[in-house]
Amino acid sequence: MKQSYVSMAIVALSLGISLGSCKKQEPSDLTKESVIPAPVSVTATGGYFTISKNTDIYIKGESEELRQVAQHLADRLKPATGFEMEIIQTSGEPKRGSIFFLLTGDGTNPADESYELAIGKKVMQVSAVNPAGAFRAIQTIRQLLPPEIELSTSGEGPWMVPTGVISDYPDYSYRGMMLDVARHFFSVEEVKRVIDLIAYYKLNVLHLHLTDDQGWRIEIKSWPNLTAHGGSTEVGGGEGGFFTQEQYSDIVKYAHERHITIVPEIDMPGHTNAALASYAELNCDGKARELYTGIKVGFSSLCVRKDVTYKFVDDVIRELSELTPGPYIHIGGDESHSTKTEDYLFFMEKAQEIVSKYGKSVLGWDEIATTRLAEGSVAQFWAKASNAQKAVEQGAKVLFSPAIKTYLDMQYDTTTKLGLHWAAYIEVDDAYDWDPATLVDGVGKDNILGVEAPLWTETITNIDELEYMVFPRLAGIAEIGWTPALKRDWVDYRERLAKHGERLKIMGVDFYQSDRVPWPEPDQQ
Ligand code: IFG
Repeated sequence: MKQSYVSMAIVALSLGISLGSCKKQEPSDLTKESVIPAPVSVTATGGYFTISKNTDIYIKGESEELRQVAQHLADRLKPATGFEMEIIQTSGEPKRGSIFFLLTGDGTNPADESYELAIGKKVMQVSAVNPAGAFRAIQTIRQLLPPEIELSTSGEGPWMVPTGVISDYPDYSYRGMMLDVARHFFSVEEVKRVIDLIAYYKLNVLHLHLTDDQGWRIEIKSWPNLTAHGGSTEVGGGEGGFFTQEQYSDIVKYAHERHITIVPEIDMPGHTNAALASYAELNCDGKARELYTGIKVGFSSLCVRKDVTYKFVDDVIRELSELTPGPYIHIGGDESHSTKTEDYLFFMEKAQEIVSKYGKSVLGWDEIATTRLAEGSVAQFWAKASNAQKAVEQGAKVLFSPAIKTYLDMQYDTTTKLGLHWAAYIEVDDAYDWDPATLVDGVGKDNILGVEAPLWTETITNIDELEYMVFPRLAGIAEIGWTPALKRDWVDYRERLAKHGERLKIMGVDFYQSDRVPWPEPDQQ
């Protein structure tokens, strides 16, 4: 008798396994999903919602921006599902099987990016204070669907999402990446690829390092030789390139549609050889410099005591401000080793006045904190903790980009073929397992505007190399910017990242497969 029970159990079990494998595993527990950045709160209700060919997207109210967010979701889901989703404005309730967006804000807090994602069996509802929160919710929805949702050609589905409620909002208001397009130039299309990828991790700023010794990458109509000559080469002697003002505006618009702000940087008074090579009068000795294709730093300086220098700065900042809807103009200020200290102080004071004149706030590398900071100026901490502390002493906010944690051009370890290691070797866990609020004495959470991960491109020449250095470390830094410290834990994160890797693969991201992460074996996926 006993034997027959056992054999029946074995038969039942093997049937169960074979049935299970022939139909996709039904997602059942929302709290077991691997969303990055981790949401603030997740409650599972054990069922699932299916996106089908009958799914449409309903929006409540008149917001054009909300309609654009809904359309963005429809556009993102179409390639893999093949579904043509209609956007339907309603003042009532959505039909069964639909996705429903609604706004709950009254416009008094435009910076609020919070959202609630209520996934029922009948309706998937996104409610957000502002359209930006609804856009952030789309990234969560993408990560709750099977990885195949990122395919650019039709996948087989079914497109199921586990039911429950996610309430979510960012810890820091500024969560960014910086791309250095000066050392090596990257095209508009490549910058848009970067924007797509950082949007997926709910970042909301792309800082473009537009000028340096090796190249001037933004057209300035009143000083055309800056790009005609200063944009004509790059590190290693390649052809360089630059963004026309029309191309820059195209990038700004593309970012804006993804609720990402562009922060343009004109690095001054140092890191200016491209400008000094383009206009002789900008040099103290009146002689134009040679174009530079090496990777040294600190050898150049604008001529601080010449009036023409401030005509130049004013023209550049004016034209750039007119093209930049975001609140910040970054004026650099780093490594001005060829500028006398008193000249540096003099220059940075005048440069900040010019930025303020055009209605923008100043961002500058942390050396700027050695000068008197204008109202609203922000110091970007990269190297000297004492400068971060100086900024706080002046009542200024600090943007955290500590080179030893966030510099994406740092090699992962001694075997990494790309990148540098002057600050540190930064493995995936090093980039994740730190807290801005406790890194620097005297600089607490209230002093911190947010985090930003710079990619300097002395050694990075194309989008594949960029993706290899940026991912997966940027995902971890995005979580530092979004998820509260109490919910951030490397042991938990590396499991989520391990499962998340398949999504990066399907998106065609050439990410670094760190051995610190328990990536699944190929056949386990
Ligand atoms: N420091 C320089 C960058 C770049 C970087 C490479 C800053 C603020 C070293 N300045 O980082 O221009 O050369 O890792």
